[in-house]
Amino acid sequence: MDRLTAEERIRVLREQIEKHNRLYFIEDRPEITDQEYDMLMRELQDLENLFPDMVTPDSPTQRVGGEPLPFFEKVEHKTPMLSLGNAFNEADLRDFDRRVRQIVGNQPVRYVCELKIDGLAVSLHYENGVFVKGATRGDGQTGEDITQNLRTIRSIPLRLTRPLTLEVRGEAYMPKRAFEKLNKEREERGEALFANPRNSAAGSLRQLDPKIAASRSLDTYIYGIGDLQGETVESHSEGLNLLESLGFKVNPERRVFDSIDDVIEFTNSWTEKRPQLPYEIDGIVIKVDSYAQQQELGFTAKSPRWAIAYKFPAEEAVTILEGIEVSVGRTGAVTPTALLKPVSLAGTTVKRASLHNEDIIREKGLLIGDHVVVKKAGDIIPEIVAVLPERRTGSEVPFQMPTHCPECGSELVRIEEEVALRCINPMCPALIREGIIHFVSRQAMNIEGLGEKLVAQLYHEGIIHSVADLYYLHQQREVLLQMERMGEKSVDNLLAAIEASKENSVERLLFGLGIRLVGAKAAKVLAEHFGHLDAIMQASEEELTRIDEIGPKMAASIVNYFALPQAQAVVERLKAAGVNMTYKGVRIEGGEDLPFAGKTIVLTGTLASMSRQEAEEKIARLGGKVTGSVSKKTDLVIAGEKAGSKLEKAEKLGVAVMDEAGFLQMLNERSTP
Ligand code: 3BA
Repeated sequence: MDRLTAEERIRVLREQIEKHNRLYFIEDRPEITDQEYDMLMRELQDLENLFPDMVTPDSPTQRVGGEPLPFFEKVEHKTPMLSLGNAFNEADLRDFDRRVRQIVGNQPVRYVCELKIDGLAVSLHYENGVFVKGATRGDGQTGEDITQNLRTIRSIPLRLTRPLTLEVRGEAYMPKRAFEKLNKEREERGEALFANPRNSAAGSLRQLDPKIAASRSLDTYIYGIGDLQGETVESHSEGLNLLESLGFKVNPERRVFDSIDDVIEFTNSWTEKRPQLPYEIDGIVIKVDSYAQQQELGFTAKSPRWAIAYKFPAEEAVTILEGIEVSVGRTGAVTPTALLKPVSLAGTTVKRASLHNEDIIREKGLLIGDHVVVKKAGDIIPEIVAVLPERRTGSEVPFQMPTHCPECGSELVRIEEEVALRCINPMCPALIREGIIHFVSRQAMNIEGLGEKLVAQLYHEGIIHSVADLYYLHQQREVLLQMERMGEKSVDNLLAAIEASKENSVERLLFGLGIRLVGAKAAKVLAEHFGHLDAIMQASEEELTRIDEIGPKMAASIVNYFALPQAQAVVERLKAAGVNMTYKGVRIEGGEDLPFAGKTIVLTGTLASMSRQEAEEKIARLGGKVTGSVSKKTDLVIAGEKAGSKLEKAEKLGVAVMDEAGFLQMLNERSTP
């Protein structure tokens, strides 16, 4: 095909794809099948491969492209992204209305009501109709440039229906179903769960690798214009219609009212209907419609006087308590958990609720079979807030706390002053299994791909008996391959993750051992102070209590633990397997805000301006951790001259790479000591 024909065909294809994209992702009324859409995309891709110079950033082939970034650039918002004042009840809304009317005098006021999407506020920039930049709200003044991630969201048009230059604002969010699916997958892989769709949307957009955002089914609703050139709009409702006509996804549930009574009725009706929506909302935003009136009303220090967010009360649901499960934790504490008839609540399906301990069951007079009210308190596991005795039928039965351990049968004891019953059999399989689960968990050895279920299975089938056995699992490759859902690849990944954990700084190991009273923070203090596990094992109670953060009870617990022959044997086997026993970190005060905070970084090649030792120190001062080999867990590779296989591997895994110049620039910006 000659250039001219190709150019024309490419133009037509892009237009068609953009149109079908809009029909599918925005208007929800596709006109062609997925196969037909794929064919258009394939034809465009083929032509762009033939004529690479014709590829433009607004081409539909360019949604997921680009390499992972080393960090996000800052973006200054030209007009600040303000926050919203809150209203929690009818009286607050009437006060708002009164304030508005007082300022605008005797004119009629119309209000636009919009659903308040529970996501992440973003700003999108278009130049001559082409999407050029997108940013997070940040603190309202400066956000972060997340263009690469936003491009992957299919409801964000890469090209508008008209060549306007403007900035728009809206919410990026994750639909409830996508959120549930994501958490289910994360659970299976033993990864930390997101507490709600909002966090998962924010987490996805804060990834440096755009492939992650692309895999997360994010969506948008656009609700505001930050800046518009060459066109005038008189009111917010008109603005929303304009946005819609330009190809943005605007929430259809918006309404204009001319009295606060109607606004209140609207908020009440959505309090009821909210669980039925496929996405999470946390309230209703009410805005004065007329731009002239908005201007008259102006702003307080941080929010517009012409808008307010009505916040729904925390979502509650009624369900049935079907049973109470009693489980034994790694400390032997026996805890009851409510098993509920699955009910959908604030974006997730709730099946369990925490009961903390037996007293709560008695206090609330809970019977199995009761109707109960459940509420989410910001956590993944919700709580039972009330029982509905009026809904009893007579078939409910009281719950009896067991007197013997459900796993090993030994008698449970109540330790003085404690509410919880405990199993005190050190050989109880529950204690050992939960101890291993703790050992591999994120704050401890952080072995990716080794979730609770897999540990339980390995332990149950007698493949491992203690944490030390994990480091000998490579000798049992064949056995692992026989397990359900364990293919070559997952076995290799698992063994690699275990291998990599050998390099952890020793505080992870110390915390992972699960010594009573030794939390992650104390483990860090001890590791930093003593430098080596041997020194901690040999320390006396007196030496331990001399450290500021270590009290006498913890010191006694540590000494008692390491006096146990089983504990010594486990440490010996870990050592023999090559598990690191030394402290590797550098302590930084208030390290959470540092640019490399929590990042795992690999140094490769030679740097011209400093030694490896110096570079490691500087990285540590920026909050990062230097490791030896590149894996999926690596956040960044800093590559100097003659970087070899590690750089190659980083490129293959899609890990971000920074050169020496980039690293030096970062150091300069931070002017580290
Ligand atoms: N409308 C959030 N702020 C919103 C423009 C104002 C505003 C919101 C809104 C300030 C939603 C605060 C962050 C921000 C753009 C500042 C909405 C929603 N309107 N429908 C009045 O659905 N979550 N959030 N965003 N500027």
